[in-house]
Amino acid sequence: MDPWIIAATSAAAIAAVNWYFFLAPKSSATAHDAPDGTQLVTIAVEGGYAPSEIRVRRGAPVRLVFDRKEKSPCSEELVIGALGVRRFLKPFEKTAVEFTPLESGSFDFTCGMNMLRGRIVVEG
Ligand SMILES: [Cu+2]
Repeated sequence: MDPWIIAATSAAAIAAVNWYFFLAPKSSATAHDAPDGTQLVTIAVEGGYAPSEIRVRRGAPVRLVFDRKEKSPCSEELVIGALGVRRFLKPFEKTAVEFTPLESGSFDFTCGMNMLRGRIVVEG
């Protein structure tokens, strides 16, 4: 095979991988408010986080409910570094994490191995 074709194919494969990991649209959701003003979001945990980007408002309490739908060891631990949270998520159960964002900005949450990733965006 022509080496140029091989090079072009490799470049296309690398571009596809980069697109998938860095540019592909991520599922994003805005929290909805409970009657007491808490911003609620349920996040499905199954080979990743869905939605993977959560938008909340600054200054109001947030309750993230992680609904773990698998027992794969990858997702068993949840780490939210900015909040000092490291929590075990029981398989097929819901685990709530509560906090009140006081500053705008964004921070990540990950599995214990730093493989699965999500992001919390604090607006306002
Ligand atoms: Cu993992």
